[in-house]
Amino acid sequence: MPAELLGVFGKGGVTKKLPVPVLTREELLGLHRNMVRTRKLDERGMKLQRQGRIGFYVPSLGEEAAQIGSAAVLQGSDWVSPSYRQPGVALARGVTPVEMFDNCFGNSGDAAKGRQMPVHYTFRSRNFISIGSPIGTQIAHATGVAMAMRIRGESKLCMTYFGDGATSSNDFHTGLNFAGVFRAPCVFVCINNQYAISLCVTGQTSSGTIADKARAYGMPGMRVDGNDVLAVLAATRLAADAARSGDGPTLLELFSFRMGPHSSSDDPSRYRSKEVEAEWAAKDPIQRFEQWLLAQNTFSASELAAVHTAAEEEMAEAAKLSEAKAPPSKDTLFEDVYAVMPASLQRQQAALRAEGDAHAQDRNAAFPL
Ligand SMILES: Cc1ncc(C[n+]2csc(CCOP(=O)(O)OP(=O)(O)O)c2C)c(N)n1
Repeated sequence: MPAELLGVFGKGGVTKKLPVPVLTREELLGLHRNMVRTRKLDERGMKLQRQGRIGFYVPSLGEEAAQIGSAAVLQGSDWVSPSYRQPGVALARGVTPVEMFDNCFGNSGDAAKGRQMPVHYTFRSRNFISIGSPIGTQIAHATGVAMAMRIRGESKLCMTYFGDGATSSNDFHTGLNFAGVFRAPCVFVCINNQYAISLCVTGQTSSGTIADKARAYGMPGMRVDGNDVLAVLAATRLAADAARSGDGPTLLELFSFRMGPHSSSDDPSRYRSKEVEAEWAAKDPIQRFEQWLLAQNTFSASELAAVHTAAEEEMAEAAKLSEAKAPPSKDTLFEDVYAVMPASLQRQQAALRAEGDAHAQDRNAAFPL
């Protein structure tokens, strides 16, 4: 029997209504602001890629409610084990757009010193674990982090994010099975955007829903309208409370839609119709939240519009600041592996230094993606 679809707004096929979470006006505006910032960050990232100024980008268009609603229940000492499609969670953790664009440009401000792919962030000071490309690996990492919290008796949790495609990975089974057996304080957030690149979720699994899979691991599963930020927040709060109080893990399926391409290298018109895209454009999570906010009569349209303008300016300014930064110094090639560098590498470092800036012209060569 497929799990019910939980929602607050009560549209989009919701079969069970959740109570409206109690939030202050500032908290509601904070959710809206971070959703809009996520959208504007992604739009700017895609523009930078299309203009050839960065090599690659992964947008999360349409998944803003799933990211911001879930991240809103996190506390500073919690940990996040993300996939590549949660820039909004990083923003909600206090990461700045400049830090994110620094990674996309691979410049001297990049925490990974230009060694990672664009959008493969790492923000240690915000407990945001390095993003890896292999699908699903972050799920087992999250269970490990949560187990450490449990063994230390901490009232914290680890929240991990992954897509519907990742539920076919070995790490999904390993991570959920282990967490289920040992009651690890982990919240497993599957953002079911219905596609693993070109493969539709109906071809990914024979389960009725992703949330159904929770039963096999002995944990609760909830299927939530992922384009309803208040429903996401309410459901994630239940899962987080359970994790913090020793009741173990939960699997959340946030049912949504990837409104943009898989990445800047993808063309979704090859595998899905304009009709499906139009159907989901009408369920845009930012518009739905704005309609609800306006209906409360305490938020004005001009107030909400100002958030869009401010976020647009914030992202344009951030991109400009990051683009102006120098690349990482050549010496960084030799850092972070050896405590004492072997003589062979010392010789290579000296030779590279002696070359000076002889290859500066190669810096703007086309990115091979
Ligand atoms: C182990 C592994 N297999 C294949 C890939 C290629 N790949 C990159 S993204 C992706 C789709 C993942 O889909 P999903 O888990 O639904 O997440 P989404 O991209 O939709 O957020 C695939 C197959 C990979 N990165 N790692």
